[in-house]
Amino acid sequence: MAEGRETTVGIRVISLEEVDSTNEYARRIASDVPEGTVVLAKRQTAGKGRKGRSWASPEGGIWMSVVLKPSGVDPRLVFVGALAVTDTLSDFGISSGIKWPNDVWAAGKKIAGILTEGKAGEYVVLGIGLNVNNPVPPELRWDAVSMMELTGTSLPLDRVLERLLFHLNGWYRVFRERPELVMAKVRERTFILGRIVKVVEDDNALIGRAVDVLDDGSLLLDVGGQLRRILYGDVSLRIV
Ligand code: BT5
Repeated sequence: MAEGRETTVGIRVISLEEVDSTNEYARRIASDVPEGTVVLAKRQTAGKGRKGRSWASPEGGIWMSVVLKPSGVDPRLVFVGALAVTDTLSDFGISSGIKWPNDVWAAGKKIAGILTEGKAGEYVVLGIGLNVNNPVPPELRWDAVSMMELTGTSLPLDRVLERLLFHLNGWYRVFRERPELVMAKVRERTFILGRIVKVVEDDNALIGRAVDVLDDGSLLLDVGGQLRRILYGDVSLRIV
């Protein structure tokens, strides 16, 4: 993508030492700030994932949320975050893939998580947690990884952030103009396709082969020869 074009994401950056959750903070101010405002914190005391899960956010990572004001709340915005993260990792020599619906994995572990929350007709907060130089919690050692662990060196956080904002801008622009191009790239970078996965939503579980990510963001699953469409939502997915 060409540098130096219109900036939306990062038009304003609010940098905090500590906050409960950048998503919560962004939601509190969303109605009063311009689209593209970024909330960034060194530490989160109550970083959150989906469904009340917690997100470990000690100093050294990128914990940020961007306030977007698209024409409608679109669940596919999560993929704008995922693509920007994979591009950023690639800028630092790390190859990664998207684990539908909201994770980025590198070297078989989770390196980033994305959480979108919105108020219909008003705003969408796109939250990104990316492990950079921070330690990952010991209990997640087998499931989580940081950029520092993968590169063997501590990385300049400001430079990582700059690349991330650049790619967010680029993908958000593509998303507004040609969302199907975003989905085509997501399909390319989704590493679970062709693999057997278990999808869990509340008390329901389905095991099948991940076949495709459709243009509306849903996952197509082959369950014993029958194709099932799994809507993006609060589903968890495990590779079997
Ligand atoms: C996510 O949820 O993956 C979305 C995480 C979004 C975090 C960002 S940080 C900035 C913004 N402000 C917030 O408060 N949140 C967003 P989910 O798919 O529900 O995954 C949560 C699970 O990931 C947890 O239950 C842990 O197993 C795991 N986890 C927690 N902290 C992690 C970390 N630092 N790195 C990798 N995995 C982690």
